[in-house]
Amino acid sequence: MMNLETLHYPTMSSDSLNWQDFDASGLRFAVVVARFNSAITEKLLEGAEEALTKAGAAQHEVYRVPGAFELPLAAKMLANTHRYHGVIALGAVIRGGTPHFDYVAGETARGLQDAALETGVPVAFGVLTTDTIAQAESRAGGADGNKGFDAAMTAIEMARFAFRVAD
Ligand code: INI
Repeated sequence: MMNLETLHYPTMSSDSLNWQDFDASGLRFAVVVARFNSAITEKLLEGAEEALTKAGAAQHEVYRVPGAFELPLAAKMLANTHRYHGVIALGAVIRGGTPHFDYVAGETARGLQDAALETGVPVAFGVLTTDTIAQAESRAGGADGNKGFDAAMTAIEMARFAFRVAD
């Protein structure tokens, strides 16, 4: 595994991180990506794959669904196969002029949490919910990092957490 301390990983304070928690060797992941706002979500996928590769994940498989609203069911189906130690859900919900945003963003978040809690398989929430495209771009490999990368790191940490609890 490469030295992950050199990576830009802004989600948490590096002071409190135990870098051994991010060794993904032997671990398998499913990445499910929404096609809606694909210019953004494909960047999130690049970030997630960078994290998985650098952390030494044994395998990952990429699946695509139409939009963020479809992520929870896909994540639950993938978790239920028990082929994966974690599922990484990637999407971008960008506010328009109608309440549609609130339904899609809210149900996606709730559904992904339900998928994790109902299956016991970690599901990482790599879904951007922003007011503007510029805010999304900034979080998909721009000035604010790459939330796909962060989501993959979270899935790795939670997969290892599951092993520790089961031990
Ligand atoms: N899906 C997204 O992933 N992002 C969005 O911003 C979005 N907006 O704004 O509508 C969106 N809508 C589609 C939705 O996810 C479903 O695919 C669709 O409603 C069919 O179920």
